[in-house]
Amino acid sequence: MNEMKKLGLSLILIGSILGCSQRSQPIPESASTPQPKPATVAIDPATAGSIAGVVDFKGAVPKLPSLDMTADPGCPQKPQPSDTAVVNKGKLANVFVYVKEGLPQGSFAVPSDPVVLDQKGCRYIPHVMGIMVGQPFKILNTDTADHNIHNMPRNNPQWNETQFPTDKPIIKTFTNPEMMLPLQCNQHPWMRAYVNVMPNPYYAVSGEDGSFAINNLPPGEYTLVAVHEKFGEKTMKVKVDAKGTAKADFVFTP
Ligand SMILES: [Cu+2]
Repeated sequence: MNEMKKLGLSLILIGSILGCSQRSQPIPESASTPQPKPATVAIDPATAGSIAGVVDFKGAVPKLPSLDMTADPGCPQKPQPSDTAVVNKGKLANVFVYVKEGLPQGSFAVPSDPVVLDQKGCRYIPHVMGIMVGQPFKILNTDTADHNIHNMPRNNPQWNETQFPTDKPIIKTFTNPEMMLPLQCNQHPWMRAYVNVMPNPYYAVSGEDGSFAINNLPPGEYTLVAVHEKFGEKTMKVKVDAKGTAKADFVFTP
């Protein structure tokens, strides 16, 4: 009976079919009751500013074992680099940077454009991403391999769905904010991505050159956080002036 209740809750929450029976973690019981929606925050383009910076990596880059995908003929048959610590010329990619404190009270407009996750070369592209609560999450399989995408949430409904190469995109949404929510593939244990589900649009992911930018911020003082799956978390206070760009460079170490 309890299982049925959980299943019903899951169906209501995600509004779609639970695609697969392999559910290794329980769905959280504590679905919060809907609250009245707070007023949408209006950003004045005449004063909005930005935060921009670069994430450096200082020290020896850990040598991570390459990924052996040869068990599946639909995957690359040569060793592939790990995506856990991507450092190029001292710059660290895949750092999720977000405004943790200082934003105006209220809700923020949710983009109708989806965040797209591709399964390509038997890895997730991108490896780290942000998405707003309620924003469509579009999952593609552009490989010739079968994939099985499985989220591992602490604060959102769980799903676990097979996607064959010819299948149409899977569309999901997330109902609650959650940092570094892992995605994994039941077919390919090396596949891993992290989704950051945000209540606002003030986040970015450092690129291959370590750079990131967060735009359209009202002037103010903010607490900025940078988080990496292996190298931890850094916090910084920044002040954004009207029409200004606050500099925020981070340094991570092994
Ligand atoms: Cu896979």
